[in-house]
Amino acid sequence: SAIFLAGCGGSNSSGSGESGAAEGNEGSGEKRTLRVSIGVNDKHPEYEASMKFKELVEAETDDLTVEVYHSGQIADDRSAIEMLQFGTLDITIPSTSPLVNFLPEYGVFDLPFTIPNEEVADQVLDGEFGTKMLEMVDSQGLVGLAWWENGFRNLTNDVRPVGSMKDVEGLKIRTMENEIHLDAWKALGANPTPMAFTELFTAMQQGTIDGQENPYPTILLSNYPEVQEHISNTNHVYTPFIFLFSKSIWEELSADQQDIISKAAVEAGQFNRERTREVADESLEELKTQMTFTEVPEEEFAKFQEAVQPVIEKHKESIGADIVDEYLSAIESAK
Ligand code: TK8
Repeated sequence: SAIFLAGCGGSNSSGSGESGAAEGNEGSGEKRTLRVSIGVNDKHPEYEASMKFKELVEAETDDLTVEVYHSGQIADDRSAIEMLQFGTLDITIPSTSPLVNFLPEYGVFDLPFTIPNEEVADQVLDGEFGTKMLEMVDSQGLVGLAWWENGFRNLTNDVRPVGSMKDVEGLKIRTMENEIHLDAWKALGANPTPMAFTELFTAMQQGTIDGQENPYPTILLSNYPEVQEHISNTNHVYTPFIFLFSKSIWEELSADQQDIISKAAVEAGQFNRERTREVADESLEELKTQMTFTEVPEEEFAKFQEAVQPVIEKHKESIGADIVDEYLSAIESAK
């Protein structure tokens, strides 16, 4: 990827790089290419929404061109965040979970079984709590511009149907690179292992892991039914996508350009939520024809929830008790 960067760096900073925010006037005349990196492929609703973002930005100004790179071609989620910090990449739209390695407070979104449905998610993210969380990334050399949707995560595996906790026992589950997910799956009796998304398909294909968890569109559109037989509606966690911009690059932009980008990120995010929800329903229907689908009974959910309670207690400290309370009460008042 070093070679890739060397090849692309130039296109990102044509012109002097000295104009921009300092002058703050309309159209500094400097042309820029904004590169967006996402982990999922070009069939995914996140890609569609990224193309929507491109369309919206390019319709507003001739100064900015947007290039969307899918399938982790530029970097996996965690490395992409680091590239934003270094100013070698403009935009990435990862799950919040890898951000916890930089900002422990983001662990709130990893607490299992806390957000009950999309409507509550929207209210929490679009309200005071979500705004505060977006602002928080500033300390990490990032600008948080919008919440997009990945969706509720569901378990797949290639060993047995999962309808209860005892079915989870001993399954080798890939998790995102995040301690809370690891602890939650341990508490549920699984044998979890963290891994970048870009390595996941091969790991399933080679059988080094038994299963993984992701929203329905990702499961279907990444062709997981080719390597996984069983799927359950565990809906165990809602980890949003966050639209991140490199702070050092942001500061080189004119106020006008910043405004165009912010608005487009939010509008494309709205489109993303709508599309993701449609695609999630369609994907589940399709997955039911390609895999064995198991509906988790209500009473089993209660057991899952009980089992992960100590994980929430344990991580309350590392996340920050205050922020956990704020998150949980934002959910309560949204319900
Ligand atoms: C895409 C990721 C991904 C996530 C994961 O870059 O790693 O499982 O859900 O889809 O953010």
